[in-house]
Amino acid sequence: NKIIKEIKVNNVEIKLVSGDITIEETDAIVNAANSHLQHGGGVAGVIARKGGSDVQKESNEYIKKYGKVETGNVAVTTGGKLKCKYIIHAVGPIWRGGSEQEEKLLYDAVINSLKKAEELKLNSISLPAISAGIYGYPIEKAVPVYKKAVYDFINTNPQFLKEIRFVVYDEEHYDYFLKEF
Ligand code: AR6
Repeated sequence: NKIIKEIKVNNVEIKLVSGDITIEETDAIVNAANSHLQHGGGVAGVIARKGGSDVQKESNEYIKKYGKVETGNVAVTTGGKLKCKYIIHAVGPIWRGGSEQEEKLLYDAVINSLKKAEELKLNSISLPAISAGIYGYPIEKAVPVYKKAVYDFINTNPQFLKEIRFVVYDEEHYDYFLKEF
């Protein structure tokens, strides 16, 4: 994957990368999941296929044990056959016009992914544009929320997480990321 922009904030590197999140070599990748962790379409479908059957199997075991993942929260599985150690499955909100707490829920999905990575003592993480596909969150509204969550997280002075990568898949999204970061 190709780095399109790199910035450093308080010793944490934020990188904008173009390409496919399933070939990232970071300690964790974030999946844009649904509450039932049924990875059918979108980036989730690609992650589940390339990760092999363990990814969906571990997701099913998680749901059986803890119940569904509320919007804004995360669940963790191994990376299966992917290069990452972990997949952090983050549930973003479905866009319903903006008055259903979508902004807070998207913020939570991102910051909770980063907090989980720090809790697992990971050094690097890659995130996709959570909610900005099938869930319909407008990209121009989503990117400022991603940014605020990342900066707020960095302000908690993480000890482990030093590299945060956004993997931008849609070419039409590049400009929004470049402008915001
Ligand atoms: N690498 C990085 N980003 C990707 C990739 C990839 N290989 N493929 C797609 N994207 P979406 P959501 C981008 O729809 O909106 C699933 O069915 C894509 O272009 O995957 O949060 C889940 O199971 C878009 O910008 O996630 C849920 O039911 C971004 O990833 C639901 O979709 C997110 O799009 C979640 O919808």
